[in-house]
Parts: sequence; C-alpha cells; structure tokens
Amino acid sequence: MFKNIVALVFAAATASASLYVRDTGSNPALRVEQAVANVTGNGVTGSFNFVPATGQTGLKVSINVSGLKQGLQYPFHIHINVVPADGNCTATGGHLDTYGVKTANTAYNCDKTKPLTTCEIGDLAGIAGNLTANANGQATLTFNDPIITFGDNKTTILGHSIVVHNPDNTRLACGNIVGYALKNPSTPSSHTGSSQTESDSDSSDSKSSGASSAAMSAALAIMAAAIAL
Ligand SMILES: [Cu+2]
Repeated sequence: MFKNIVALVFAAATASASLYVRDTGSNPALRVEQAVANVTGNGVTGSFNFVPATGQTGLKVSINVSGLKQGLQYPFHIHINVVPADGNCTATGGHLDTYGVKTANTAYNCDKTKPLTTCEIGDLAGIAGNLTANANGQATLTFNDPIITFGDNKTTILGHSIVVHNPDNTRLACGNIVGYALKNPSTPSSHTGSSQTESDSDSSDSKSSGASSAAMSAALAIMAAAIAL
C-alpha cells in the first residue's frame, strides 16, 4: 500500500508536466482540477492558484504577488471579461456578480460571514482582505472562498480574469483564469460513480483510489509550485 503510494507519487512527480491539459470543458471526460491566473502589469507579477477546498464547499485560493509597495493595501477581484491580447486591464469590465448583490444593495458592504447575500462573487478581497506587501514588496495570502467553483455556471471562476488594484482602486495588474484538467483520468469512480455500483466487491478498489488521490494531490502541489516559479 505505502509502496504503491510512493511509486505513484514519484510517477506523478516525474510525469507532472504532461499530466495536465489546459481545458475548460469542451471534453466532458476532462474535469478541471485546478486553475491558475498569472497576473502582470506595471512591474507587478503574481500568481493566483485555485484548488478545491478540503472538507468544505468552494475553492482554496493561494496568492503570491511581487512588485508591490510595502504596507499599502491592494484590493483584488474576479472580473467578468478576459484580458485581451494587449493586456489592457480596463477591458476586463466589472466584478463577477452573478447574483446581482451589488445592484441590489445601494450601500454595498461585503460581510465575509454572509458572502452569498452581501458580497459579489468576484469580491475576493471583500472575503479575504486586501493584499499587503512585506519589505520585499511581496504579498502572500491563502484562504478558502466558500462560493466559487470550477463547475456551476453561476459560481464558476473559469472564463473570467483576476485584477489587482492600486490602493486608489485604479487597475494595476491582471491575468486570465485558466483551468487545468488531468489528461488521462485514471480512476473512473470519481467520474462515473462506478464504485457505488460495484459496492459488493472487496475494499481494494477504495484503497487503490486512495493511492491515486494521494498521487493526484502530490501532482497538483508540484504543478502549483511549478506555476509559481
Ligand atoms: Cu476589481
């Protein structure tokens, strides 16, 4: 069992570059497992990494942005439109607000304890707080957002973009959110539910799928690290 996990983790590590395909849904057999937005603009660069949150709804967001000024507050959001080829952050339009929270509340005040009813879906800084840079001009932040997903039409982050704003709210840097799927999904149970129809077989199925999950997690971590570099 542990030998298998170790072997799978090594396989995942060496094959991670080819394990993933950039995909946002044209092939239903490919399911997005993580998404990344690399933001650039005005000397600022950064990465926003999204993976399913553990043990709760939504996604875990890991942010690392460089080129900021120490101590200042930088808001950041999911904006509706993609960044065009010329990199113009203004072209990304407004914040993702599928449920119309902002238009319904004349005095908008995102309360992170009630995100669904008081926050625009795209108001990530409203839920997690603004980015604040250290002495090296770098800001890191990790949080769970309970609303956003890779799947549901109303809550998906795919097909949108990330914008980091200056403290005065002008647009500083931006990048598109790109989904990544496993190229060869190897465990049918997570896609077809076959583990339920085969429940009278012994427990070896669940063990092997657990090993695959461990390998997948390792591959995702490696992928995230590779993208962050
Ligand atoms: Cu914004």
